[in-house]
Amino acid sequence: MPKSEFIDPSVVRKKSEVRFDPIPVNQYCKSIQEEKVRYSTGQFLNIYRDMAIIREFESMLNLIKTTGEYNGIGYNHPGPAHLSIGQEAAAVGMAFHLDEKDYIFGSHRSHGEILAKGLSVIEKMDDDRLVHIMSTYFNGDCLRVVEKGHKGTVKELAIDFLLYGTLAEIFGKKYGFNRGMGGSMHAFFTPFGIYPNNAIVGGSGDISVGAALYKKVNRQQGIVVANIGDASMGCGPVWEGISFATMDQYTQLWEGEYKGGLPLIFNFMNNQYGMGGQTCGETMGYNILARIGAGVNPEQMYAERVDGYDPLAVMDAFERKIKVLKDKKGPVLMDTLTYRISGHSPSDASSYRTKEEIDAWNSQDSIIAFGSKLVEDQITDQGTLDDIRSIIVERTEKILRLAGDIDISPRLDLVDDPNAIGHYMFTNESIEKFDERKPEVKHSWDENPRVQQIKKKERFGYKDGKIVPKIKAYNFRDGVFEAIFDRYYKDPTLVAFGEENRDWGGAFAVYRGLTEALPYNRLFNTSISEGAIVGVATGYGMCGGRAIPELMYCDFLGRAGDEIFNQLSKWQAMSGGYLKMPVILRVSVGSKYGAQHSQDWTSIVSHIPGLKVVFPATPYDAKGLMNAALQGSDPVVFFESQRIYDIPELFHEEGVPEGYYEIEIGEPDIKKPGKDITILSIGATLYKVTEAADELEKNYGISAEIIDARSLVPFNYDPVIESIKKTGRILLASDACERGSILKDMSANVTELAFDYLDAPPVVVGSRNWITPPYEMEEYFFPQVRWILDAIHQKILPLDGHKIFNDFSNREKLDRAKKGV
Ligand SMILES: Cc1ncc(C[n+]2csc(CCOP(=O)(O)OP(=O)(O)O)c2C)c(N)n1
Ligand SMILES: [Mg+2]
Repeated sequence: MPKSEFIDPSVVRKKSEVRFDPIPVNQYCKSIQEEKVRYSTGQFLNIYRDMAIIREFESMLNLIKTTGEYNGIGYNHPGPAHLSIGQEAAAVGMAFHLDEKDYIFGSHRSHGEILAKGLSVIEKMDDDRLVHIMSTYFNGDCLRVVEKGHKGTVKELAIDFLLYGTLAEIFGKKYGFNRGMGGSMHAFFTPFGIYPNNAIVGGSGDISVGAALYKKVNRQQGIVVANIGDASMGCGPVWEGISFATMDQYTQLWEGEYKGGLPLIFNFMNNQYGMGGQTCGETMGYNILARIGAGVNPEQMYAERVDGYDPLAVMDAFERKIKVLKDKKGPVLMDTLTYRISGHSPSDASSYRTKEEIDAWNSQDSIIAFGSKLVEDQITDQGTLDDIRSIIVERTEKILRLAGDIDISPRLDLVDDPNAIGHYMFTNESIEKFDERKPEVKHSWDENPRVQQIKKKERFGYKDGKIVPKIKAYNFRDGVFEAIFDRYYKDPTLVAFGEENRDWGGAFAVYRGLTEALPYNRLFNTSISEGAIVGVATGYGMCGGRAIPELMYCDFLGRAGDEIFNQLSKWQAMSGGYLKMPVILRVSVGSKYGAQHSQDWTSIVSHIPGLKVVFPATPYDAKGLMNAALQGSDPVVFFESQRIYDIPELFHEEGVPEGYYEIEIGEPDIKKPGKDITILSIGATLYKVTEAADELEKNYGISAEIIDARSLVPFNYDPVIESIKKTGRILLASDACERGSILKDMSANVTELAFDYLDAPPVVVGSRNWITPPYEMEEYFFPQVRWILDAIHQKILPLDGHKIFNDFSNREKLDRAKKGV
């Protein structure tokens, strides 16, 4: 809703019609003779060689999977191998024009794309750089295996390195490209511009947009290619990625050199099947996939179907499309038609297609056809092609021997180091900025209206024994704002985006003041694509930039489920600790808006390995934790409660410092010391337990120690256990529905860790296991002060003359559990 764009009713209400331009389908028809002006003999032969390398590699894996051996070399590979036999021309054609600065993303079926891109990069890269990359990647672990006894050129060594790194990864070996943490479906090697391949169909559909955004915002060279399947066109992340990548604002609102489209090609590797489902005729309705481009934007995404059985046709198309991207007119949609001769996986009996169909495509085999053309047009002779193929067989045998041998290629040693995988879960680095250039801002810090307004505020919530009026008090949202504003002036890569992030000032006014300070390329509104908001940030983060995606309400986490649970959380570990993920996902926990806008879903994200989770409750903690999150290299889900955006700092007596400070993620905080009972709270419930503690003191002479968890993952239990040693009792409270909540997990841990010091069972007071009712009934749903007293009275420490409101007795608990409510 930028004011600069006037929506004129007399224009938009005018009678008119939408017109489409024709979309090219398989238009390429040049002969090798004609292409001799474009490509050298060496290049023609490399195209043939690269296709043959992929074919042999995949055929070897097929034999390993189905017979347990290849040319007499045995190996047992129980894991997946989604082969791309038949798709070689599409992969090699895609990669031919790309170099190390161009990034490709892929799918579960991307071995061929890894090899094609790697071979293309090796061909273009000078020897010194190749040696540097190989000898420094994981301290040269992978290189050491292949360089032993190597006598050929550096490029030949690099080809061995590429094949070995990929195969060792497929076999889950320590010297594989990702320490064996990725495997067949996720293998990648970023120094050659080969970015994560994704076992979630369509997973690359939005992550790749983040990479393209990274290139654009950070003025990096190169383009991005998302290699995804034809069936992924039915997936949310792909549609959302396309929506995000084609927003008008890039051309209409972004300024200066940032104006223009994203450098991205959605390249659909259209093998015409999604497992057994036939996309044309059965599971999709597009008939020709390229048609989709027509509906997306007036440029029709420069969509085109290209014959992916002819490497030259694909190369020709990529050359033209790369030009479109260089002219800042992207993104582009390509429908690269191909066919998977191999099964979906080696166990696939092809029950969904006929032998005639496979034979028909086999009879047009792209490698044989291309080789024949090279011979016919006298580029080479059959003997040379045969030699190329026998060298490839030898090389494949050598690589299989190396990768298959458990002594030469061991797995991560989980016996010697039982926490070996644990080391990869977080990178735990402290990094002020991810680039040295000067951060782009529109005015100096002091000129900012919000900064000036905050300057006038009281940074501690009490003055002369009285609470400072709302309007004059520094509040929770100021704390979040200050940390983010500060980082914008430190880290030039920092971007924030989400719904209503600009102009509106963030849905809950946290970002008020940012619009004035920042150009569009650092702060922008997105399409209503929660999945893509997180997926794009994930892609941006893995490329080396810092991002703050925001989901208005925590309830919308469901919309971004895959991106949070499988992508944001996992790529650091799946890279064997190579990638960093400096992404802070802001989510707010609502209230007043009923069932679909008021749920606390901390338990869901806390359950997922690979995410840090924080939930501050005071302005001091909000600023300190946001600073720590923004200084880190790990993904953090940052919960904020809408209930307390206005709250001043009521605990930290020195007030919220104006300068920079960090609060260590994982450290709970004793908000009030006490000796009779420990109360551990999460988020806004802090204020309810504080009231309850006052009542306990006043009416029953009981002194409660209040601990604010602040972080959920990681979490240091020591202060909680120390407290229990003193009090012998603990109650845990938060706004999350009680069943399966993170507090339930914490209470189980506390029981285990502090059993000897407990005089009563730990009791969790959460919300009822219901939908959140409308505001007027919330007091019967969210934990109330009196509930806390009820629970203490019935389960922990009888309170003289206390009257029960919410029954915490065992009988009631059993009844509710039996009913599932
Ligand atoms: C989200 C998701 N749904 C289903 C699957 C199971 N699955 C794996 S591959 C595949 C078919 C994908 O087809 P396509 O995108 O065309 O790629 P192709 O296998 O043809 O290369 C399916 C359904 C999955 N991995 N991820
Ligand atoms: Mg397919």
